[in-house]
Amino acid sequence: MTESDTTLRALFWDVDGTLAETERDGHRVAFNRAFEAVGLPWRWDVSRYGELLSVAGGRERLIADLETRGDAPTDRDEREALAAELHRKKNDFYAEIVNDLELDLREGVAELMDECMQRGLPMAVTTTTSRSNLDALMRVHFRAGWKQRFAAIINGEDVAEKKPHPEVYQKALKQVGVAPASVVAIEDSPDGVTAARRAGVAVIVTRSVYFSHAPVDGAVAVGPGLHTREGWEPGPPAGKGDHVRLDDIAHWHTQFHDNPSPKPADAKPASL
Ligand code: XBP
Ligand code: MG
Repeated sequence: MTESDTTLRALFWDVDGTLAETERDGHRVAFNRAFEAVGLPWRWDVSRYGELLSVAGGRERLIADLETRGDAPTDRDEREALAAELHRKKNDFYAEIVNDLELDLREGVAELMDECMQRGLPMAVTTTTSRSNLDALMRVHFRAGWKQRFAAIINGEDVAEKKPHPEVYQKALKQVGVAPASVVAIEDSPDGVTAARRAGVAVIVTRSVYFSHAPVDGAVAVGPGLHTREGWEPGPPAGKGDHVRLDDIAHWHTQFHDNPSPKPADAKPASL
């Protein structure tokens, strides 16, 4: 590989919000079940959880919320111990939700992955969720051998810093053995876009419920999902098909290198 290699050589996948709507229907619900399981009256509705998503990492998110509550332990060590216990329980409930098939893959994800495999384009997982959450989701949708699909799998336990830090992308680039300029990442959140861009990787954004209008500065293309070629900005090249294909990704990748500072996407406030 050379730093100036701008051929598309790998596709990197974010997980939460990109592969499935895991935040609203998975992690949030599982946190609420964990609160209930230990007899706490706390519940996060869809809107409050959306606010908390500004904190990366489930345990860190929980600690941030505990710091705002009058009915949480005031002692820091106690608060952190409670957060660790609740986070462990949350991940167990999350696995139950996933195993009960309550979290479908977003439309178009499986098709694009299959196309990558048919055409021999290496893929990586670049997530900062916990290993067990990733494994649960992937096993259900791609069976026990899911890891064989990917040239690198980096999760939140493999990095010292979560997104928006670029470490997860830097590690994946190293493991796959590709230059940043030859990769496209698919993300849904501003933090994810920032992480990829800080690593020098071009990003396309598939809007998820929580970041449907969030500003995503620096994405090469932004659209409603991989299931459609409508509603993308900029649009994919003229061509057939009703979902986003590898040729569309390659087109955006080329555009990115022809114009390395894409205009920021629409800057409306986040809303549901
Ligand atoms: C998303 C996250 C995670 C999940 C919860 O990661 O921020 O923190 O919300 O997972 P990504 P944990 O979009 O990179 O996949 O509770 O395991 O942290
Ligand atoms: Mg995400």
